Amino acid sequence: MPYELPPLRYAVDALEPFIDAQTVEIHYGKHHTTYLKNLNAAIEKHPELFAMPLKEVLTDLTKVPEDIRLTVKNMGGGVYNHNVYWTCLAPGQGGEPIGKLAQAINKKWGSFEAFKAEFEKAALGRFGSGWCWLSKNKNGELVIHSTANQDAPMQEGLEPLLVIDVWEHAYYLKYQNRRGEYITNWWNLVNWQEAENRFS
Ligand code: MN3
Repeated sequence: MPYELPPLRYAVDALEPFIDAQTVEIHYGKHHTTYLKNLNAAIEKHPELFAMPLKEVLTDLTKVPEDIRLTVKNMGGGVYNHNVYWTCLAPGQGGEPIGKLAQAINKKWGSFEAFKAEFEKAALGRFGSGWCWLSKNKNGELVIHSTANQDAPMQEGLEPLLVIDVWEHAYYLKYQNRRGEYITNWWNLVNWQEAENRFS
C-alpha cells in the first residue's frame, strides 16, 4: 500500500493571520502532496518497502535499494518532515511549553526566553532551504539543530519534537524575504501539547 497524506487537523485558514490560507493551501496541497506522489512513484519499483513505516525507512537508508535511495531520502524526508510540521501547529496555541518538556527546556537553557532566542538564531541561520528542530538525542537530552533540504533528524540519530519549515515556500507569499517575522509569528501557533507528547 502506498504511503498516504495525513489529513490536516484544522482548516486551511485556521492559522491566519500568522500563516495565511493561500500558503497552507499550496504548501499542503501542492508541495507536501508532490513529495508524497514522487516518493510513492519511486517505491513502486521496490514495493516491499511500503511495509515499513516511513520513519523507519528514513532512519536507516541503507535498507533502501541504491537506485532509489537518494529519491527516497529527498521525497521521503519531504513527506515526513511536513507530517511533523503540520502537527506542530494548531490555531489558538502558542504560549509556553508544558509538562516534562517545559522542565527539560528550563534545565537546559535556563528559561523559555533563552531557549527561544537560540532556536530563532538557528532558524534564521539555516542558509538556503531547510528546517529548524528541537530534538531529543539518544541520552534523552534536548538539542536545537537545523537540517538542510529535506534531511530528517533521524539521519543524525535524533528524535524530532518540534519543527519549523524555513523553506521560502513556507512563508514567501505573506512575508517575502522576512524570514525573521515569520519565525516570530510562528510561536503563536506552536502546539506544545504535541511536542510534550513526542518528548514523553
Ligand atoms: Mn515545506
